[in-house]
Amino acid sequence: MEENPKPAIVGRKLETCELDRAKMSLMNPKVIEEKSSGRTIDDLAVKMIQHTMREGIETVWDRFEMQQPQCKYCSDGLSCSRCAMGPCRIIPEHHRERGVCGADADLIVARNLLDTLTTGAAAHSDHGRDIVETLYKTGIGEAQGYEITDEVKLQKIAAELGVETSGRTKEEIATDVGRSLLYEFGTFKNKVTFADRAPGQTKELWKKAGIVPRSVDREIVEAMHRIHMGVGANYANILLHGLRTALGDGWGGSMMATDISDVMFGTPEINQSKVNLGVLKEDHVNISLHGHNPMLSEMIVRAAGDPEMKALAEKMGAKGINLVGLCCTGNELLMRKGVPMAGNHFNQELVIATGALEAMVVDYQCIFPSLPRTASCFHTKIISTSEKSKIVGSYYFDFHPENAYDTAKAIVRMAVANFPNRVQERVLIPGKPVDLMAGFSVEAIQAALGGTFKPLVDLIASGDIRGAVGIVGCNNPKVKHDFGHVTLAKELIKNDILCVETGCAAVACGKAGLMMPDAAFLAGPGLKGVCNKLGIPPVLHMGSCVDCSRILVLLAELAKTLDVGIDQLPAAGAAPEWYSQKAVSIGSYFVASGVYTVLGVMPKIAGSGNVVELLTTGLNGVVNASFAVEPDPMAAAELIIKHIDGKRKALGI
Ligand code: SF4
Ligand code: MSK
Repeated sequence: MEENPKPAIVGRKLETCELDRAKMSLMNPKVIEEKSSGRTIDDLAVKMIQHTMREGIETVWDRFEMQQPQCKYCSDGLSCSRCAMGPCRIIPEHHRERGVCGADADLIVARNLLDTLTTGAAAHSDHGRDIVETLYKTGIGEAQGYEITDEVKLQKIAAELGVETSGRTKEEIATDVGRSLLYEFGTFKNKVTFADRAPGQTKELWKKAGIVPRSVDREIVEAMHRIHMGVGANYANILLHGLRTALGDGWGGSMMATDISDVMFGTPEINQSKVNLGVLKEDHVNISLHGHNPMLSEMIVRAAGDPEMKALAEKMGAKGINLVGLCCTGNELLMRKGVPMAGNHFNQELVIATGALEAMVVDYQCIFPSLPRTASCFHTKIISTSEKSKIVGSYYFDFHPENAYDTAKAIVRMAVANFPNRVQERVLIPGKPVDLMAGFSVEAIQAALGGTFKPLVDLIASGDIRGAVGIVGCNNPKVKHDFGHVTLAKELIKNDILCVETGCAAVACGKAGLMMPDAAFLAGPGLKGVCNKLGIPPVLHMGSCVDCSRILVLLAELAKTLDVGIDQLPAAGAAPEWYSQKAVSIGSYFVASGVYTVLGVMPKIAGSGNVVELLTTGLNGVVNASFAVEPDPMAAAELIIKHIDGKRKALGI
């Protein structure tokens, strides 16, 4: 094994700023001010957007503008390029009511949607597989630097899987748990084991609808089969399989990613940290960790603490090494290690534009392919690390569990060595970070409640907590950055509704100050009392995108305590600013699990009235839950409150 892995440049090296800086830097100051404040509610991001405009550095918002007007047929889901007889578009006014193969609008829209959903389910589940494989390799002694951190959770999972534990070492148990979970991806026992965590009533609904997830890979492969030309021709049947595929993600791939990450890196406990672009430090080597999978970033945290690296940083003239998170890799580190968080999806280019970032280390998912172009205007190095996610212009380290620690050290070394290249006059750290609390795993919530979920159920029954809502998902330039998340959360807590959040939604609310106990002053009287008594914020950070599975487990526990199905709970889901295929899968497994879910961005389905009707109404007859689409977060809050009150009434509370 190579002691000091060396990076290779992917594609060509970007040495000089690649952007047409002259084009934008000519913008007049008034336009800059108006545009920047119209793009985000994150104050520090406003300053950085203005900076990028003055410097002529292109961002996601500029590219969104350049893409206007976006194709109406694609937006409505009415274009298809699935096969070589196409591409086809449905344009009834031009008598184009079917594609060349004969597919109508309903079928084309449904197939496109299943395609999107399946991509998301595959991304989450492949991430899960990577984590499980690392556990297995840790068990058999082939992974470098990893260990079993939460033995209690390992034992619990072993019991669920029927893995023998008595008289065995944790490594032996990990090996068998890892092997058993790897089988879950292609198992032919016709049920994903963790789906048994759902309450009996919910499982009964799945059985009746024929959507019990059989295995993770099987549902994904079958989905791709069904959307091949000449296979699925019934839009409803296609969408039903979408629910099953999504359940295989939520209760399978994502749940494995969450639980096995907990086993290896520790189950999150309530902690306090800092968030926003102000977490960068002028006198430190700054390294941001971006993407989703904690396998490498956990090692980077260890490597950055290595005395050799600290000494090197000092030698280079820095006071130390400052690690900051971005997106869900950041959420994973924040939840378990309290690593400060630089921001969410739309902060990724702005972090680079501070001029204070020595390296951005990425794994996979939600990473703009153009980051090396942005970085080429500064000294920042983009370091890619996944064979699945090579990025042109990045420095690529071939990272594997077998060389994890050596690779992490080599990456940190490269970042530290880059510190002298920073141009101090170009550094702009736009303000101070704000405090946030994180680490609200299901286990941490249970512990805070005294060991059972009964007190939470009692608070719901008494009305102190009117209900609970999972706010999840991304940023999307179709919505003012963070506005959807923060406005919805504020309105819900004002109405005594507890918010639990993951992903970029959580980061948005953290930046807005809603994740500290003193934010309880914004809550209604019941929720405020609960927060003050328990010393918790009204908006709880439950983790990364795959950690939406924690929300499923929490709902399952509440439902079991009440002896009802998840669909009967006064609960809902929301994705006010979603963009990614993974969010489609998350929304679908929420709904399939019985959770009414409100989307802030219209999926590409408007071209089929039948598909819209099925997803927003018809699914109630299948899984007792449905989607709604409401771009205005205040109106979305109204829908959710009405739904929660209806569920409370039905439960007689
Ligand atoms: Fe056109 Fe049908 Fe081929 Fe799609 S599958 S591109 S609608 S012919
Ligand atoms: S990172 S999937 S933008 S939440 Fe999970 Fe954020 Fe959405 Fe990526």
